[in-house]
Amino acid sequence: MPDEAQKPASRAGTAPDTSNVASAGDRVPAQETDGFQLVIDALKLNGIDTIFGLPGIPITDLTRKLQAAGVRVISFRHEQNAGYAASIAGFLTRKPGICLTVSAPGFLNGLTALAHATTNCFPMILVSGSSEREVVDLQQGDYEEMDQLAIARPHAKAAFRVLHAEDIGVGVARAIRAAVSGRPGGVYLDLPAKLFPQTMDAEAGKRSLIKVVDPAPRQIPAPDAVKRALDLLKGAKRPLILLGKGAAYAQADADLLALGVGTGIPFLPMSMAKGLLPDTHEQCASAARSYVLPEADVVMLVGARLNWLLSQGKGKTWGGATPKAWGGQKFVQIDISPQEADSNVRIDAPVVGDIGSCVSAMLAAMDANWPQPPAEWLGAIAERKTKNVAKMAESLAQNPAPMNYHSALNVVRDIVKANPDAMLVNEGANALDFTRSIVDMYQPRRRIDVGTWGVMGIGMGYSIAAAVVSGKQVIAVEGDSAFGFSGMECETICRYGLPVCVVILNNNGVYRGDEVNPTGGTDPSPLVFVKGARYEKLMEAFGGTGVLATTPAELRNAMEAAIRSRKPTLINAVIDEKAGTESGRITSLNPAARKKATQ
Ligand code: ADP
Ligand code: TPW
Repeated sequence: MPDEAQKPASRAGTAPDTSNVASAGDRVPAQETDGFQLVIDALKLNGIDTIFGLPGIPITDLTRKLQAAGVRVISFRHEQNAGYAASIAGFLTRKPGICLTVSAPGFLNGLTALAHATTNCFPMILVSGSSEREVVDLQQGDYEEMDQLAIARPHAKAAFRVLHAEDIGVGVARAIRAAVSGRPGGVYLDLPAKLFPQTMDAEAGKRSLIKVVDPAPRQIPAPDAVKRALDLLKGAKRPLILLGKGAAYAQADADLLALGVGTGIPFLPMSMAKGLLPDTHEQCASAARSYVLPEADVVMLVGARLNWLLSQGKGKTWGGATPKAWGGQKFVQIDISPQEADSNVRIDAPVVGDIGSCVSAMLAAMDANWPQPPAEWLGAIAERKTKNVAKMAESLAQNPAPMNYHSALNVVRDIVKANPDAMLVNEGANALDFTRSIVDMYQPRRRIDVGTWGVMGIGMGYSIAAAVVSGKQVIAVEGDSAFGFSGMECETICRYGLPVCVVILNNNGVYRGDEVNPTGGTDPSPLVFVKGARYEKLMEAFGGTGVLATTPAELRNAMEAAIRSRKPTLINAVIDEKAGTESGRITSLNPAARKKATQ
């Protein structure tokens, strides 16, 4: 502990005079350090090299000083986009993505992304400046007054506040551990304005920092759990492996491939697990999804939850007789969270541990003559696949005018095939569903999308983060509605010169663009936008390339040029406004007025 003389004034009960706050130009005496510097040192000590944020009181100087200290600061136009960027940076790098915001409204703008990170199991830390505790807690009307810690807590895996400079090291260490250990998630770190100008002895400050040792410790599964899972799989007549984005996050790619190929079991990737094993692999059952889910007798979930995206593991999707009925499958579930099993249906063989350790333990315990799945099962899947692939090829070969989802996405499919290393960002309803099923992925963690919530607005934040942390070309396939949630970040893309090619599948509205006001009034339908909107001009406005594409050939040329040049590009791909169905493939989730007969 520092001695009394080194403690900041605020702990002794006297508030520091913030008129003397060290601003960018001021110097803290060499033998002293301050809150600004300790936050920066603590982050750097733990390998944080990039932050996403938006400056303002009380963190403006922090953004300047971070940049001066060699941390890359990506400054956004809206905190929500910075937050989504941080969340996906966490997913891609396994280091917590950091989002830095101002107090109350900036914090709230970032909070959606924090909740999104927690929901999706992405490691992220939302760092927000906050106002004076004494004033906030007495509700005396401070500038941007809000009890941010209390508001963040239910949306985060953990939430911390640091009041004293000497506690910054512990606060940052705890935030990092909470974000990346076990099931990853969003963490809130509250840094009150008064923290930053607090000074302390530089040596003592240095000693107070913590370099987190082993922030995400391996979690080795119990041998009997591994054996139980293997016994169940071995006895299966119609086994299936279901890969989720937890498996992508785990970065255990080689072992997963060995397990898949070694067992010969067909696999089905959830959308962000596409590419872990190539979609074109002969064991990939995506093109026979509606056949394999109800027919499989043993399903091994690897980093995937039986939530709404998998119909909670029951009902018609799984061959159940009624919407809530269990289909009779037995489940193995590999997950780092010991509480995940049995959340919807019985899990017969839970394997709790990190996916890397679980998969390698399974490989080690499998004997050399592991039986391949029955030929009858593999043959039945292959037959469905061949039929469905042929049907899809027929749709893709059509060339209607105006374009539809298929003819436009056929181009994207070819471009991704030619550039398998590119990152694909995807949001929308139909734009999401069709892209997921049409565009094959070939490498792990190349597809990032709306995730567990099916949220609109991740598009440009994800694109920016993907380009920044990977350096790879980004292709963002966006519904025109989806794009609108984060479109202003085109300026950010241009400002940082990022290799992002945005393709808007523009059908003039939410889901489609042909609805009319039923009253005949002059207001448009709530579901449509300005017809013939020229989105490409938005990118041009900031110095990027804008292209209007009305044919597949124009779209192909524009995408190829974007990838060649690596210049920020927005392609406004005009598709039929009658293309698209309400909510894409989840129309059934819309509450509908009850029909008379059922009342
Ligand atoms: P999807 O939407 O692709 O089905 P989910 O987000 O529902 O995937 O599930 C991801 C699961 O992966 C979560 O239950 C989470 O606990 C788990 N998970 C995340 N990281 C790891 C890891 N390193 N090892 C094991 N499980 C993990
Ligand atoms: C934060 C509801 C789901 S999909 C969608 C909305 C508004 C847009 C669909 O139109 P788009 O795509 O993007 O043009 P397409 O191809 O179908 O025409 N607010 C949030 N999240 C969600 N999911 C919604 C609203 C929604």
